[in-house]
Amino acid sequence: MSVSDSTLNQRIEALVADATRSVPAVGDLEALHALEVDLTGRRSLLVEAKRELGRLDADERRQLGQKVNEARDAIEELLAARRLELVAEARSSQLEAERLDLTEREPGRTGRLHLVTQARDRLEDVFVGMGFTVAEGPEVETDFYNFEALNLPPSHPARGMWDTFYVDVGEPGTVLLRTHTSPVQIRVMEATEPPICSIMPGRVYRRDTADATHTPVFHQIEGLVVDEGISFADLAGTLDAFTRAYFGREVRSRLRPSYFPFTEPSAEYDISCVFCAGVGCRSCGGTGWLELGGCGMVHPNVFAAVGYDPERWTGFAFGFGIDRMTAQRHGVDDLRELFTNDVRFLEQF
Ligand code: FA5
Repeated sequence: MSVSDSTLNQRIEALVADATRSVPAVGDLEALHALEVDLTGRRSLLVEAKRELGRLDADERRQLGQKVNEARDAIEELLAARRLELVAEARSSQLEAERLDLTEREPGRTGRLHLVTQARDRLEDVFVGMGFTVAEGPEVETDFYNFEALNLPPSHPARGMWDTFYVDVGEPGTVLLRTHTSPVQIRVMEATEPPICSIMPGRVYRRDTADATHTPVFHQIEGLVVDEGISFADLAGTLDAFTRAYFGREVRSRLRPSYFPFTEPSAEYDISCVFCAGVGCRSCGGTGWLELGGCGMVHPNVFAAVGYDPERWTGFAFGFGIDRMTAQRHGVDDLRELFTNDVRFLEQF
């Protein structure tokens, strides 16, 4: 084929003009690739023109060679710019298609409260119905509130009951992630005079290895009642009424002697196993009972730490694991299920 220098020049100019119109108009990456093959591929005018260069004298070859290179650069720039736009468009339409609106709650559609949050709300409702008010405290605490004011002075052996995450702030060992909700008792008593009848729900942290009944981050609900003449019988009656209201009439509760430095006497609060109705199964270790938390009469040293007169005031306190209560109430036999965020699991509740 014989192509004259000037015709080739015109055709290359026409090609660039055509590419300037057609490349930005391409609608998707596949079509862009096809156009790229037409414009710069083995059968393209640019390659054809390169082949012609050998037939030209040195001067003409230099001029046409420059023209071909400029045309190639211009076309490749157009292709690259459009490719970037199309990739960005594809990405944003993919994001749009996969978007989850985490703020919207429409009955029957995506978006609902997490099971543990539902449980916390319900626990609050039950206790508020029994006359309690709701208080909260910080998750990052000082050693004073988490331990010392709770009758756990430095080096007290019972500190080992709580494997603690310390925060690298201030003097080493003085700031920590609260290991229980009990420090909120101290904050409430510091801020109020008796009578007190409060619950304090919230998140707590322990260096516990995750297993079926433990997670390193979990939730507790603390209770505190302080007045003149409060007795252990009030504690037992309150927990019994709570058990019926929260778990239903068929579930029984019991108190077992135990030890906590901030209560004296202290007890463990158990409920009859919801999986086997108290007969004994794998979930309750064959005992028929499940331990949900600790409780007891507020220790006089705790009252002294907040400036209450232990001769005048008496009170009881309790602290239950919300996650374990949730699991019991809904028959979930592994706490980790609550936090792996498998939507298929969470959607059931
Ligand atoms: C306490 O934390 C005391 N502060 C409770 C208390 C308050 C006693 C007031 C007396 C007066 P304990 O360490 O046993 O006690 O924890 C209470 C409950 O939290 C446990 O019974 C359990 O239900 C739950 N719990 C403890 N560790 C974990 C964990 N790693 N994962 C999930 N739940 C846990």
